[in-house]
Amino acid sequence: MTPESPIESTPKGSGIARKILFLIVALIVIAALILLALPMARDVGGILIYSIFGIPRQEEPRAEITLEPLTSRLITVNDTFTVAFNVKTSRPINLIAGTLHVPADVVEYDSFDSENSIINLWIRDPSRTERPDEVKFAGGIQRDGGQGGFTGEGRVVAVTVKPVKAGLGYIKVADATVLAHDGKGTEFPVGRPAIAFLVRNPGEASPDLNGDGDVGIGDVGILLFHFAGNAEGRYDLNGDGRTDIADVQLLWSYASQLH
Ligand SMILES: [Ca+2]
Ligand SMILES: [Ca+2]
Repeated sequence: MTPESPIESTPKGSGIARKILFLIVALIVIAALILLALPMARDVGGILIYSIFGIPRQEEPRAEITLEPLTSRLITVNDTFTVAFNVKTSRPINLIAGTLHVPADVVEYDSFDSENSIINLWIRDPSRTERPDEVKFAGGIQRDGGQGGFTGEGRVVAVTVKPVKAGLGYIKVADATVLAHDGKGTEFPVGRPAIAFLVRNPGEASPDLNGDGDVGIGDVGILLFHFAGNAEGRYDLNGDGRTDIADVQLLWSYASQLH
């Protein structure tokens, strides 16, 4: 009994396979080059070329503006609410200007904190404009004896407001400008974020039933659990002396508007 011969691929077969593989790669490269030539498809072509040849893509320079609540967004009338205007950038920047919109019917201004800021050359200190719902500021950043800008994440300004009546309020970035420290004044495209907060009258039950500092779907679930026949003040959110569907709808409305 002779042992079985192992199956061997023929040199001819492997040669054809190599040719087919080469042809496929060549077609992909040609397709990617064609896509690169078309403005609408340049990104797709670039990804193909970078992937085929293993070239790491250069990250697009970008800056991002965020609004950060420094205190609870669930507040009572006459308590204060502080929100910080932050910037995060992967390339050096040297100028930030912004306009914040604040609901003048719900809050009045308490203070502006420009001390703990990445800005070290205030061109316009944060202050109200002639409009009661508007705060404007502008500042420059000089580091390393004027040679460097700011890279990373930091606070630009913090605004503290004092609620004067119950309701839902929004603090929004109405306008913002961030310039690169590149000697050309290149402007980064940035978004216009907004943040919501809820003001209630003193003595009214808090809608934050699970005590996590926010109003969400979990609070609605807790209210439904305590729904039937429960007149406990904690679950009577609209203060009419009973816990019913009106309280659930009110809580749902808070949760959906805050998120
Ligand atoms: Ca909650
Ligand atoms: Ca009620």
